[in-house]
Amino acid sequence: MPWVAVLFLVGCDYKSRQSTFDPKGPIAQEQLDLFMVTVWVVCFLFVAVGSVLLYAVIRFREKKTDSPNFKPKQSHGNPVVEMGLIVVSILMLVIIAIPTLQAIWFTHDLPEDESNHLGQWYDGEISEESEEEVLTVYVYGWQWWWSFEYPQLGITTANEFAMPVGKVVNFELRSRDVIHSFWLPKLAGKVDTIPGRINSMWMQGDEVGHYYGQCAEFCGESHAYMLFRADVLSEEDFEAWVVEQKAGAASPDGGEDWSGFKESLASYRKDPAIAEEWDDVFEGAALFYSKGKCNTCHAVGGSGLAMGVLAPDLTHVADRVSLGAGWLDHRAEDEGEIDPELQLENFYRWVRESEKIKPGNLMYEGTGGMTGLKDIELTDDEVRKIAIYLQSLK
Ligand code: HEC
Ligand SMILES: [Cu+2]
Repeated sequence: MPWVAVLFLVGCDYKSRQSTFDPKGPIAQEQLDLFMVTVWVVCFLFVAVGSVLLYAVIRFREKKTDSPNFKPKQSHGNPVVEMGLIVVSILMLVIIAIPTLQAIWFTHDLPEDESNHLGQWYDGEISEESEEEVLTVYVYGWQWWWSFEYPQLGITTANEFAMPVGKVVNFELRSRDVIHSFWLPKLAGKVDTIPGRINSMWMQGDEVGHYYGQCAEFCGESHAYMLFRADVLSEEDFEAWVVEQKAGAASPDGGEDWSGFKESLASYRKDPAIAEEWDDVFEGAALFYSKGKCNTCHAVGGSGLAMGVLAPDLTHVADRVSLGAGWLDHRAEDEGEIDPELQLENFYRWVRESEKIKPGNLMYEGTGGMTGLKDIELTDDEVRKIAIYLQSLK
């Protein structure tokens, strides 16, 4: 019963998180338009070929009155039909090719419009050179997470990044290991990150919002869990975000002597409620920088002790709404704020059993010669304290 297949379409939701039918930027719109051109051409083909077939089947079917030896008139070739088919086929390819080429150029060429230059809208401090450039983000694909660097603004983050609404942003895409593909369906897609090569694309978000993306090229065991998020923010919110990102986080600033650490934690702290668990934060931090070996792979801005480069930057990990490359969400619902209890539980689970959450992940297995958590023994209570410290990284 082929019509049953139609039921599968019921599962399609035009407005879902990663729907390409709900574009929120010019690139995604261009790609959707191009897709629709092809859909219409193919619909025309379907109807044209289908009706000729149907006509032939009905018109020339065997009739009761036909004698058993009846043979239809034999013919060979028909120049009008043959030429017609060739011309119509070429015409349809041209109809598809013209908008395709236009779309390729459109998505490839960074718009020249000066109003997108950083100097025109960004109030923070940047070099003179950058004033004449559009905002640039370096994207790095790793097994199985993403890092985002803003060279002009001097900030680095992981798995979640921000961009200003209505402004062109230039992306340079690189890989740190295998081929990945960067895909943010409602804004643009997809461009591969390839080892030893820099690919580029531009993007613009036309509506403030939280957008969901993911790796779209099979890249190993946890490929399906290699997600990321983009926040399209108003200009003011974006600038505030940059200021926050530039600030260091709570962390000891190196050396054997940990005195003064509590004070430095306090001066960075935005959420005084955590102060009730003061000792736990402190002990969690101590474990992070010693027994847990977390700092061998991770960086925490403002700390000379944590400058690892093999793993997501944790400077503001507690400000991000998700964990494990967008996989564990700290919000009770899709919209809204971080739920602190859920966040703490997620941090705990991630450190305790990341291998169950993301099979084969390199934090558990170890990477770049660094010991992974499968060989680092931590008690449940130690993990709890580390989770509390992670939650203080804002
Ligand atoms: C061997 C290197 C390594 C060590 C040691 C390590 N990590 Fe990780 N960590 C990673 C990698 C790699 C990822 C990315 C995993 C993924 O999403 O696939 C990660 C991810 C994370 C994340 C999620 C970040 C995000 O934005 O999604 C947190 C939080 C984290 N680690 C905390 C810790 C803590 C706490 C410790 C110490 C107990 C630790 N890590 C030790 C390599 C390491
Ligand atoms: Cu990937």
